[in-house]
This record gives sequence, structure tokens and C-alpha cells, in this order.
Amino acid sequence: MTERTLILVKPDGVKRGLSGEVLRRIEAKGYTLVAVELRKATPELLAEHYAEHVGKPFYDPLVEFMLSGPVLAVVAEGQRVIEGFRVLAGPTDPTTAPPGSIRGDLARTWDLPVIHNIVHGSDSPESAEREIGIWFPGI
Ligand SMILES: Nc1nc2c(ncn2[C@@H]2O[C@H](COP(=O)(O)OP(=O)(O)O)[C@@H](O)[C@H]2O)c(=O)[nH]1
Ligand SMILES: [Mg+2]
Repeated sequence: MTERTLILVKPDGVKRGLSGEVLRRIEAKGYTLVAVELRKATPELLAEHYAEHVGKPFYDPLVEFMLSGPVLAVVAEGQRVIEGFRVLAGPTDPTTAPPGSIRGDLARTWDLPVIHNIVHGSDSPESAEREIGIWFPGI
């Protein structure tokens, strides 16, 4: 069954000129781009997007980071794309993310209050539906 996922190239990725590289990897894997838009987040939008993290110690730095520049918001489509993009992205910690993954190849650890790891990808069908509704209402 075809499904859709919400992907963000975070401000670190956009600033470093890696938007095209992330899109290239999504397309090279065989997924279809449904929507691609350079966007400026807002605190309200991020409170919805990162609802599961509100109140955690890294939440405020995470919001500040996500507001530090534009993000590339993407909807991609394909069989098992939610799981598939999480594998393309690699685990949250870029130091131990395997080479070959976006985070493993393109990100590293810095002495910063929040992890800079290039991309966000929805983690379940429920998250994907919710997040696509937040970033692309009406799609
Ligand atoms: N400083 C810090 N940042 C974190 C931590 N966990 C997550 N983050 C940041 O918050 C984002 C959202 O966290 P999460 O949903 O758990 O990870 P993801 O699904 O792999 O992006 C991550 O991508 C990181 O940018 C943490 O333990 N410490
Ligand atoms: Mg997450």
C-alpha cells in the first residue's frame, strides 16, 4: 500500500547547501516527491510538530534551532516510505549513525544544546498523517 511521509531538511542542512543532496537520495531510492517547499517555521507550528517533545530539556533549543533559518518541507510517497526514509536518515545521533545514511555521512556532533542532524522524518503512519496535516494542510 502506498503511503506518504513528512520530511524536513532542517536549517543546518539548508544552510550547508544539502537540500539537493537530501532530495537526490529520496529520489535515487525510488520514492516520489509529492510536495517540496522552502518554509519558515513558527513557534506555534513547531509546538504541534514536536508535541511529543514539549517539556523535555532539549525542547527550547530545538525550537530555537528550527527557527534559525528556513526548512525544506517535503512530502514523499511510496510503499513503506515512512520506514524507508528513517533508514535513509539514520539514527538521531550523527556520531554513531552509520555511514551511508544521511546523518552518518553528512552530520557530526558539536558542542551545542541540541543535536544538529540535517533531517526530520515521520516515525509512524499516525505521525506522518498528523505532520503532513500540519505542514501541508489540504494536500
Ligand atoms: N540535545 C539533544 N537533542 C535531542 C535529543 N534527542 C533528540 N534531539 C533533537 O530533537 C530532534 C527530535 O528528536 P526525536 O524525535 O527523538 O529524533 P528523530 O525522530 O530521530 O529526529 C532530534 O532529531 C534532535 O535534533 C537529546 O537527547 N539531546
Ligand atoms: Mg522524531
